[in-house]
Amino acid sequence: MTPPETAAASRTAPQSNTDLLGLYTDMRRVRTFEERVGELFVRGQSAGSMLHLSIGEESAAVGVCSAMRDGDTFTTHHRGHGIFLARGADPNRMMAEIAGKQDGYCHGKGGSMHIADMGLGHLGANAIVGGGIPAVVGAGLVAKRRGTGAVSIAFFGDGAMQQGILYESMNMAALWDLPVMFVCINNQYGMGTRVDQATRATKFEERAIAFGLAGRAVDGLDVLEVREAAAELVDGARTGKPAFLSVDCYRFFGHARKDKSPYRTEAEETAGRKRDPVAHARAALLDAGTDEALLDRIDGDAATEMDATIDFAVASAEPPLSSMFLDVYGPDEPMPEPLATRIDRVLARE
Ligand SMILES: Cc1ncc(C[n+]2csc(CCOP(=O)(O)OP(=O)(O)O)c2C)c(N)n1
Ligand SMILES: [Mg+2]
Repeated sequence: MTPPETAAASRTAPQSNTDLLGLYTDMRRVRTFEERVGELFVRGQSAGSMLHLSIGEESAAVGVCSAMRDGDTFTTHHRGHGIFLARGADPNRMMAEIAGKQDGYCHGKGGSMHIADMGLGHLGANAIVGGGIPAVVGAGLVAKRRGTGAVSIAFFGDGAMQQGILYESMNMAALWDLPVMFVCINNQYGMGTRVDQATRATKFEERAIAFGLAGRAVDGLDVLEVREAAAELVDGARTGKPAFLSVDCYRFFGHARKDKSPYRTEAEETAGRKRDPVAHARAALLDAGTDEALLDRIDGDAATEMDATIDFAVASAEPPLSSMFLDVYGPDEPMPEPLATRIDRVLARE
C-alpha cells in the first residue's frame, strides 16, 4: 500500500489522492461536511429551506474529482456540495455560503444551490435540472480552441437523463470532439419518483454510446471502481474523446431536508443505506491491514475540521444591503438603481 496521506495533505491537493486511504479521507470529509450542513439547517442558520445532501454519493464526487487536474472546469446540479469539496473547496467558505453569509464563495448570494468559483474551475451549481450541462460544452470548446488541455465535466442526477438539453449537449460534444465528460450520479430518485418510474431505459451509458461518446456505468459502492473508470474516461476526454459515466448509488435521505421520503419503505431505505461507499472503503482498508487507529484519527480530524465550519459560518457577517447588486451583473453592465433610491424618487415625484 502507498504511504498514508494525512487529512491536511488531502485538503490542499485532493486530486492527488489516488490511493484508497486518500480517497477514504476525502469521502469522510464530504460525509462529515454534509452532516454538519444538516445540523446548520436544524439550527435554523441556513439560508433558505432547500438543502440537498449528497450522503451516499461520496464515491461519485471523490472518485471522479480525483481524476481531474488543475485547470479543469466543472458544473454541478443542486446536490453539489460534495463535488466542490472534492475539488478542493474551502469548507469554511462553503458553509458560510450555505448560511448566506458575507464570507461565502459568492458572498452569500448563491447559497447551497448556486455556489461557483472560477478560481477552482467551478462554473456554477445550478438548481434547474440539467441546467449546468450545456456550460461544459462551451468550456470544452474554449479549451479545445485555445489548446489548454483542460477537460470540463458536468455532474448531474438521474433526473437530468430525461432532459433534452443533455442530448443536445452530448451530440455537440461528440460532433466537435470536445474535451468534455458527463457524469450522471444515479441515486435512484428524482424527488419522489424512482428511476424506473421515470424511464424504461435505465442503462444510461447506452444512450451516450448511441451519440458517439465513450460510455460506462459503475457501482458507486466502490470508490476505486469509480476512480478507475473516471481516470480512463477523463484521459480520453482530454484527447478529444468525450465521455459519459453513470455512477450507481442510493440517496440515503429525502430529496431535501424537509422530505421524509414517504414514498419509500423502511426496508428499502435500510438496504439502500447498506450501499455505503464510505463504510465500504473503511472495511476494505481494514481488510488490507490499515491501522484502525489511523482511520479513527482521519474521522476525528474530519469532525474537528467540519465542526469549525459551523462556527465560522455563524460568526460571519450578513452581506450588507448596499452590496445587493454587486457580483450579480456582468462587469460591463450598468449597476441598477438601488430600490430605496428608486422608491424615494417615485415618491418625490408624486
Ligand atoms: C427543469 C426542472 N424541472 C423540475 C425541477 C424540480 N426539481 C428539482 S430537483 C428535481 C429532481 C432531480 O432529480 P435528480 O436529477 O435525479 O437529482 P437528485 O435530486 O436525485 O440529486 C426536480 C424535479 C427543476 N428544478 N428543474
Ligand atoms: Mg436522482
